Amino acid sequence: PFAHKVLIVGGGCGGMAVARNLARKFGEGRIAIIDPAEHHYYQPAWTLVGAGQYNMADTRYKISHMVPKKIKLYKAAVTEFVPDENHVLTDKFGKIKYDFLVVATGIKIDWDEVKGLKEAMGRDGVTTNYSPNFCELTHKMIRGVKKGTAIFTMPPANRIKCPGAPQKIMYLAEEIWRTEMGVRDNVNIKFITANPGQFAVKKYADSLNKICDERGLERTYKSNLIAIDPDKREATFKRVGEGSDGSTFTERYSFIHVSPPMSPPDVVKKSPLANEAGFVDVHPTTMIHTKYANVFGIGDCTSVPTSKTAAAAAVEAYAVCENVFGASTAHTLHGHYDGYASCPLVVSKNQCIMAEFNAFTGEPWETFPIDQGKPSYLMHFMKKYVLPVIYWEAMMRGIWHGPGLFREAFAWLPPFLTAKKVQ
Ligand code: FAD
Ligand code: UQ1
Repeated sequence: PFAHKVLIVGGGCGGMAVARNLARKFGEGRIAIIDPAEHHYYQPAWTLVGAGQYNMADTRYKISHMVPKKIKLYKAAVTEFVPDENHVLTDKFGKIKYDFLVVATGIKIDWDEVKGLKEAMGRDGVTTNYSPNFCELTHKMIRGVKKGTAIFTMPPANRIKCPGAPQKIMYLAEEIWRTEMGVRDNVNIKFITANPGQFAVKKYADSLNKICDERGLERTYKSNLIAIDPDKREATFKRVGEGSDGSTFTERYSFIHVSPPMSPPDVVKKSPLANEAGFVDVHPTTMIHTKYANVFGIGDCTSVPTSKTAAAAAVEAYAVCENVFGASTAHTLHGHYDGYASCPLVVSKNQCIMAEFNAFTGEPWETFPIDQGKPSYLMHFMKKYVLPVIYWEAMMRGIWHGPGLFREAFAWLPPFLTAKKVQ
């Protein structure tokens, strides 16, 4: 049977970063990736694609072209995890054994959880930036809106990646309707979210609320999308969360951007690796599985209570690489994930609020010597032109572990050179 020192399931953002880093530490033939997909996607640019600011083709790259010869690539899907016997089963290559396993499958969209959504997708004003099949359509549909109600939905925070994306596209659409199409006065814009507030970190929630007030964007909290009727153009929401009575209400729409609920693939959920909610149950700082010492998790599929972002996965990758290598060489395990997450909240075609925070404490944790609660042109440039380069050229080679070094370097600046308020 096939056997590898380290087997990585999923060649997406977290899996590829770990594989390329470990391949340098372990050398030829010892690292393998399993992934059935043809393409790797830079998902953070999908929001920009949805607003016509970025080409879809520039967000994808063939997985086989990203994997150097040192790494064995199996183009196959894992169909079963058997951690008690240190192997996985695959649909094309049978059994593959490992000494260390890294689970990096990401999360998938649960289309069926919203009644009627699957049939409604892509027709009569229903779209999403969360699938590569619909991002370009989002832009086309935004350009087709003339009047009526535009709704932007968001599922519960633990069921989604990039928790800013459901509202980023609202700001970009509003700007297009107001400044480019002149139809803003005829369009009602509503953000309807299952969560109790605009953003989990107060500093950025305050900034976003201010923008919503200024731009006339209506918000409804603790309301979860449960059904769509594309013939009537109606969306039904259920009141959820603390103090809610579980009642439902229906809204008519001319355009609706749906952020559907997501969760790990079934193969993960039904495996002995999953916790009750279906996520790979790892220790939140070491990334080591809570029951299997030679199993690690990274990225969206894990139980780590962070904001599911590439930014968090970059720091997690550091912990995983250090600890896999440490465990295999009997050194101490000193890699740890510190809770860093960030979310570039694009609020217009040239402005962005760069939210950076510790997801474990909910406190801002910023890199740059500016007040990142304010919309910034420089941060939009970062999002559109710099972060893709960091991602493809550094993170995907396993050498980007988040902006921690820059944060510490900037912290040396004397206060009069920074625009931060001294606390
Ligand atoms: P993924 O990158 O999704 O990769 C998972 C891989 O696992 C895939 O290649 C898949 O084919 C493979 N796989 C699945 N099942 C199996 C199986 N059974 N066997 C083998 N392989 C399997 N993050 C940011 O930091 N900043 C942003 O601005 C940002 N914006 C976003 C906007 C949108 C619209 C979206 C969708 C995401 C955004 N993100 C952003 C989030 C970011 O893209 C994810 O957090 C990141 O991709 C997670 O990496 P991952 O490795 O966990 O999963
Ligand atoms: C980041 O490191 C990262 O991964 C490469 C992202 O995904 C594209 C991000 O969106 C962000 C914001 C970061 C954090 C980096 C900086 C420089 C703030």
